[in-house]
Amino acid sequence: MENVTLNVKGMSCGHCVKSVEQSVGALDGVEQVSVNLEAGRVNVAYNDQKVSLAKIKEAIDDQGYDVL
Ligand SMILES: [Cu+2]
Repeated sequence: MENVTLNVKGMSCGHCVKSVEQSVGALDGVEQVSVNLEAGRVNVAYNDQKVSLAKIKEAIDDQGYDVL
């Protein structure tokens, strides 16, 4: 199990938190995702046999947020 904390720009409210959590959480292999809105951080626990970090970043990017 891998654990990564990403800095994500552009999240500003509860809706943003939900879109990120839902899109990343929907990926096969993601075990847990939690967003710290104030810090602009997204913590993801995932199985790197099933999903790549690039896929996770892409899912966040697709929601309209920038992964730094
Ligand atoms: Cu928002």
